[in-house]
Amino acid sequence: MLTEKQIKQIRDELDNCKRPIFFFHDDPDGLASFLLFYRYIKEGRGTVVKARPVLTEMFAEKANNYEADKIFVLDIANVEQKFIDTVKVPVIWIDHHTPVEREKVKYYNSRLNKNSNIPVSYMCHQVVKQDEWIALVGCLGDWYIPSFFKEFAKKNPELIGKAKKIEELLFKSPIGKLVKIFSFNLKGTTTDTRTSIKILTRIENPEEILKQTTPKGKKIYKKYEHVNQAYEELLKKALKAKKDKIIVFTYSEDKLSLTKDLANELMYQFPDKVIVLGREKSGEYRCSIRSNKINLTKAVEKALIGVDGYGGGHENACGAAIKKEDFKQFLKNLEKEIK
Ligand SMILES: [Mn+2]
Repeated sequence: MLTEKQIKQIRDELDNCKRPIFFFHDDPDGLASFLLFYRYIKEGRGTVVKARPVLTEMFAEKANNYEADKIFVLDIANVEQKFIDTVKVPVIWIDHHTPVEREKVKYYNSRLNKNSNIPVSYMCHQVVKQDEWIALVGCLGDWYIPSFFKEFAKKNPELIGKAKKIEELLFKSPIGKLVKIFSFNLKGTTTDTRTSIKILTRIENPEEILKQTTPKGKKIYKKYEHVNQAYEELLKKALKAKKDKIIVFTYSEDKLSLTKDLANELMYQFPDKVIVLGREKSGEYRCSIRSNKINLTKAVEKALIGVDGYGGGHENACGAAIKKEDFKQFLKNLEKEIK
């Protein structure tokens, strides 16, 4: 959570810019964070950072070309110092991944405030105090129930139903469907994604999407349905994977990365297992790893020793990319860590 002082600082930054650029993570938390800020100031440009969540020098060029007067970085684990040094304007970075040290950046990481892991969309909502439903979608996307949930559920029973636990909310309620809708609208080509994001900045209420009451809402829903078709097919296959202590499922799909979403849903179906979901791309497996039971940060770090690959993340959710020929070894190592 942000302190009152931090909230004020960030709001001042938002209130005092005309051409901000927002870089955000390509997941519901990242998207919600951007939407909350953008819908508050109604200025600037949003850029989703796909693949590796790292802001490299390449992105600095984007900011400079746009002639941004301020840069907001939302829910992105790593910003290279080179990026900060190359842009000529203030950088405000709000995150909740493992804290890092950088110079010349206004850095807000919830883990530095009493070491808590709070979704970035929650913090952004603290700043703008509007669009609660968007903040809730972002938080749920990171498996987090925010403090305003009860109040929200009272005011919006049609979005929540009887769901209470995070898994029920995600997979059995309309608000959970919105998490998928946000996520699936980030898939596919850059042009498609950009269109979806633009529409989402203008959606007035969740019914517009869920009940398709406007052309805008319909468009967002259509995109969701399209991706969901591929998703349901994969899910069917994944549910047939062998149920050892680790459930491993790999697939190759060129255009869509559904790994994170599938991994989350498998974890809901098999809460006692460790889930390794891998998508084959360019000679490596890009994996999402999930567990309710063990601390994955350490286990994954150790399993990567002697393996050509990289990875990291949160206690219950990690990402990793491992060269195809080393994948078996990685799984063996991981099994040892789980015992
Ligand atoms: Mn996040």
